[in-house]
Amino acid sequence: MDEKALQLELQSKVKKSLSPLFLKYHLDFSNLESILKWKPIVLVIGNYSSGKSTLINELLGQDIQRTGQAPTDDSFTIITAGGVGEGTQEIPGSTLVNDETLPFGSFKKFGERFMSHFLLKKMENPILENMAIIDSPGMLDSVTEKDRGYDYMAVLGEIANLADLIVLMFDPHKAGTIKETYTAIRSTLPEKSGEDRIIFVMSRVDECDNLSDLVRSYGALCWNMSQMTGRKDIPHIYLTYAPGEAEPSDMLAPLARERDQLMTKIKSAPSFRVNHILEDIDRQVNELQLVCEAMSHFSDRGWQLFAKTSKVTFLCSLVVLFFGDMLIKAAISYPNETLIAALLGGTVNTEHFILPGCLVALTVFLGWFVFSRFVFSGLRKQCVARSQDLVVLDSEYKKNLWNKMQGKVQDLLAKATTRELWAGHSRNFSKIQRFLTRDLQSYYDKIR
Ligand SMILES: Nc1nc2c(ncn2[C@@H]2O[C@H](COP(=O)(O)OP(=O)(O)O)[C@@H](O)[C@H]2O)c(=O)[nH]1
Ligand SMILES: [Mg+2]
Repeated sequence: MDEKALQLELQSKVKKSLSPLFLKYHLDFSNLESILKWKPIVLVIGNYSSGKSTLINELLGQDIQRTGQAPTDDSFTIITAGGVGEGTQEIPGSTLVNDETLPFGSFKKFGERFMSHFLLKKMENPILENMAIIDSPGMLDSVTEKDRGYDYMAVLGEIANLADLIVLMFDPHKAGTIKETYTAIRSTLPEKSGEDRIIFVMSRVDECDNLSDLVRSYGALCWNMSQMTGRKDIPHIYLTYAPGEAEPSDMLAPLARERDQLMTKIKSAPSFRVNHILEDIDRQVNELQLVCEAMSHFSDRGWQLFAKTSKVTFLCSLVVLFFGDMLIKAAISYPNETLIAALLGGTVNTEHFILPGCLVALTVFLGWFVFSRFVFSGLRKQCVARSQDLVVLDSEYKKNLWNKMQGKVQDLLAKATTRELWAGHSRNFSKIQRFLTRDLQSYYDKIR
């Protein structure tokens, strides 16, 4: 099955069978919908003048982006092909965030200042038919949100979340020492993207004077990288240069192949798309399932308490039915004949049931009142305080998911009414389980 068709099928499947459940548990579903909406995306990020725009121009074989030594271009620029005959066009950010067919609706929240640094360039190019490349403002050292006028890291995270491939570029002059790069690698990217979606590139290697200079820069980058990721293993770092800028040399010759591999990898981003979508669906549905598991256990406990309260209420009702009128007669000499006396005397008629009936109704009402006012709300409080007891955290994966979802569950519990007990959580749980084990698995099988 071709990937576009698979994406469409997933889109309708997810919409039909999952979106009602996400809504029910008040979980945000828009990000999954955004990812499913549009074409594959490659995001190019990195230090200013690390060669991002030059790389994009070379990849496309056209001078579409401005390049230069200073931090020249400070916009997030989406570059893609338009419809047939649309030619070259520029669309401003304010239009993009209001276009329903694009996945950028949620970017409105970043404000006017961001929108004036956000645009889409349409151009004719075969590589861009089924792909968009996003060029980004270079990362800087001592820059604050105030200087940029919008929350750069938050924007980066949101785009990274949509991107199927992220190209993170360094250059030998600033091999991983830029503060914004540090924050991106340390927290923004791990939170918003998958590790396997990021490729690391050291560009402008032709500017190293000789091999030992290159090795020194590479070593420094590796060292900084391990500081940033907090890990000892170093991911593959593509070493590259722009043939249009670099003088051919013996040092560069062996790197030509690596450069081709990099270009091929970027061009093949569309083939990662379905996998990316499946991974995202997988994670989000697992999150949903965890929330549902917690709510289901909560409702089980609620039912147990409800059953206990009902039992007590039933017994009290029986006592009240036969003996309640006796007490009242002792106090106010009414009724003339109690139900038991009438039963023993064989004179029973419907009138004898009126007072006991009212007393039973009152008891049932009291039972319900005590349950909903005290028992249920006590349970709710207890479950909010010890929400982790509502789920079985038997793997690292589940523990990580729980750290993320615990707040959501506590919110849901705090707002829960007795209606939650009838909400069919365990049926929802099996529905989700079925999606994960049957449907999702079959999609994974299709792309393997
Ligand atoms: N020598 C050399 N210069 C490069 C290379 N890549 C980019 N440049 C130059 O470095 C400067 C910054 O490049 P640019 O693409 O604008 O960087 P960006 O800020 O990351 O987009 C420009 O003057 C480019 O001509 C390269 O591989 N080798
Ligand atoms: Mg640039």
